[in-house]
Amino acid sequence: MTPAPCDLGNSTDSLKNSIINHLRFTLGAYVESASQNDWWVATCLAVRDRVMEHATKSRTLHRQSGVRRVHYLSLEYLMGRLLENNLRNSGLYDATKQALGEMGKDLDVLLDSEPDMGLGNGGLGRLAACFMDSLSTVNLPAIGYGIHYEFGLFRQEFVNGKQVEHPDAWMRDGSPWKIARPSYRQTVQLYGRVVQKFDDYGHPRSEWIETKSLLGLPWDIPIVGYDSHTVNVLRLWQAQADEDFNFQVFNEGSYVEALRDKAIAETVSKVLYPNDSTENGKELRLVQQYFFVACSLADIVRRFKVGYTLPWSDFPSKAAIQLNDTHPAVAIPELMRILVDLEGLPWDEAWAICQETFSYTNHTLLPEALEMWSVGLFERVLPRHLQIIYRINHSFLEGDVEAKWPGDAEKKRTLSLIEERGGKYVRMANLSVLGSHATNGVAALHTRLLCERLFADFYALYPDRFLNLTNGITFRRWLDVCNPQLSALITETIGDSWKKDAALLRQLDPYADDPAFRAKYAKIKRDHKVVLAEIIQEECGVTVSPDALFDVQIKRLHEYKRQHLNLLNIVTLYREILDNPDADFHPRVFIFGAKAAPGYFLAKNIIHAINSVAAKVNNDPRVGDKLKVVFLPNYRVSLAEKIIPASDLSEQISTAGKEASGTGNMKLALNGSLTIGTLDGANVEIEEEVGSENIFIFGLTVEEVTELRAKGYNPWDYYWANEKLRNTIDWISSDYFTGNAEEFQPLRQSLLDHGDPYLCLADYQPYVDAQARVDAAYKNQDHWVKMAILNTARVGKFSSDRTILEYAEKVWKLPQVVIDG
Ligand code: 7GP
Repeated sequence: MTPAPCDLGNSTDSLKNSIINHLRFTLGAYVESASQNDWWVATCLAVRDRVMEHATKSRTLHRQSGVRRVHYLSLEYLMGRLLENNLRNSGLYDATKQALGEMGKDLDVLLDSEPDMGLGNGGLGRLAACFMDSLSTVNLPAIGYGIHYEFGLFRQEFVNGKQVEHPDAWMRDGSPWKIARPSYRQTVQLYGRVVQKFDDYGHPRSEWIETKSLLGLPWDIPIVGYDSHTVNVLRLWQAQADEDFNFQVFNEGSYVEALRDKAIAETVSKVLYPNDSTENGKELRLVQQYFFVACSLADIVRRFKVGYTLPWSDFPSKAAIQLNDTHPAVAIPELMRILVDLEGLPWDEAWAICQETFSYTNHTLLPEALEMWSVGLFERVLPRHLQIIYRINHSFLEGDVEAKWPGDAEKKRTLSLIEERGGKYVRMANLSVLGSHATNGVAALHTRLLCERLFADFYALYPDRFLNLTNGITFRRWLDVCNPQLSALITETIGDSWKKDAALLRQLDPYADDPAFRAKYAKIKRDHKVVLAEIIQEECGVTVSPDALFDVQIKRLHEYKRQHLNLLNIVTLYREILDNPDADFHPRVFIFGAKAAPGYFLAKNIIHAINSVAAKVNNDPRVGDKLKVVFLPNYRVSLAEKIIPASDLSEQISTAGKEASGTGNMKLALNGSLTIGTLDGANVEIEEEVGSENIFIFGLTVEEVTELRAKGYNPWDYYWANEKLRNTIDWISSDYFTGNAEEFQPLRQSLLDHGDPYLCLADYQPYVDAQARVDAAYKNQDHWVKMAILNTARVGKFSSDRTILEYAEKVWKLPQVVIDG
């Protein structure tokens, strides 16, 4: 007998029933006395039930149709909260709000109680999250693979203005979104040694023996697209001990150290490395990378073998694998190991399969972020993989490199997978380019620099492998969810098709001249500023006026992003206000949000400096409301969702050539925050889209930076030539702000004695001038709102749906598969 299907309808009554059933039967709670958390969990589960139907359907259809799927390998996914996004994407928002309302519960309160899923550091991890949303929305068969970290990115607190880190136990109480899949558990080998064996025909075969093993338990999180029935999954691996696993103790610095207190094997998925440039040389990090890669590849291979008996040469036609930066690059020798050692394929055939399967996205040009593993460490953890890398390298150097540059030892040195100067290291970026059929940068300028600089020789060898795929953001979360008021105004004005085709936002262009539309748009912005002002009051104890200009810099704290350049301008303004109290200056609130890597000393010094200047400025009666500075603690996705709609000005002021793309720049522009920025990363393309009259560009270009460095850059020249700048730096590094003149010497030294590596002093005056242009422009509110509207209308290009469709077409060659309702 077929059981009666449970009621998974989308009506208010069905949802009410589901929520109550989960309260009673899943959580064992009385409706009358259930806690807030119980209500939140029950609501998530009611939504999840409806979503899982589509997840199962999607998986079945993808399998049955035998289409190629993309497997996105990323060490980070910065998902944020899921409930509101899932409700809005699946169209259940209104009915759920009503269902809860009828039971005396406020959906908004529940939404705000959800802990962020912070399994990422910054741009790279948030991009992966936006891509997952878009993959489901545009109906592409996809699986995301990553690590089920027990502790996500640390929670940040300020104590006396200094950053203090606390563990983020995001799933201490479990998470209603994730489902364990024990039947797909995998075993991973590590350490050990390699022996050569011969089969009956005298063919050699490498065997990896005496290894230690770890288990990987997969957890699936369904990914709901907007107005589509495709539900892909994000599969995250949790490390578990396998019998007598015996791990060495490593030295990672106190934050990570403090968390590594439980069963040793389980440390592998315990904590996300809190550094967004890299953690070179850390054994645990290499083990994390291999662990999730090995589990994921085993899973992909399992799926390839189930249901078909296809030859291995068909593998790439079933599976595309995208490497999100070099963190999963060990997948290349791992697939070679599977094909050659386990499946017995000839080397050349295996290599061709690898190259066809993999593609690689580079996210940074910063030299310190280019991953290299010492050969000694690599050999100890992954002895067979090192042998494979050596063999790949040999064939490459003696094959293609020798053919193109016969006898050129220098070319071989730069292209080699092994860095030989100053110790031997495996270069993961070179391995990634060589083992893939496509390498992409994340903005046009970044891709050009990859081809001209970082990978110039690879580009000369394989020009067709390189392409640009400018980043994007999901307009559902970054407009529909975080700014439903603006989303509704847009829909009321041009219909709702923009949610799936962001280019349609251009239809708003003429409304920039419509006073009625402008008034509505301006009111939405102001309402968000009122809300943010309340948050600032609560979090920072500072009263700010929503009529001030909200000037926002939110991103990781990094010298190249130049939060300290922002600070130089703030201190300059402070002095100007004191010198000239009657100057016609529009009141401003400078708003920061940023986490610094726990071991990044100078970044922490900059946070402390900003907080110390804030404390002085905010309490100086001579300044009053003209200038406020606030640093919101614990910047994260859910806080970004509150700051972005309330922002007037978006600070994108990195040294040209350093920010690969940026995605915060896109989110802010979409929400009508005008950019003040350098010609760096995607700012260049934002200017092209919104028009140079609707953005404030300043500072050195990439070419000018190169020229200046070639000439010999000396920050002291700028210091002595510019009295304002000199006074500003001297003031910050005096005892004025903290009572201790030593406090900000590290910052001063980096700007002067250590050569100002990110050229803050060179860009100081142009930046101050650009800020003066902003001040003048803001005084004409009508015109400012018009510019803001044109930003919203013209950034459709930066939808991650567009980016993902380009990946699908140009790199993965994936079909769209529509799942019926
Ligand atoms: C970031 C880049 O810094 C940022 O410009 C870009 O928008 C983002 O990736 C997405 O492409 N990089 C990282 O977050 C990162 O960890 C080191 O890079 C590999």
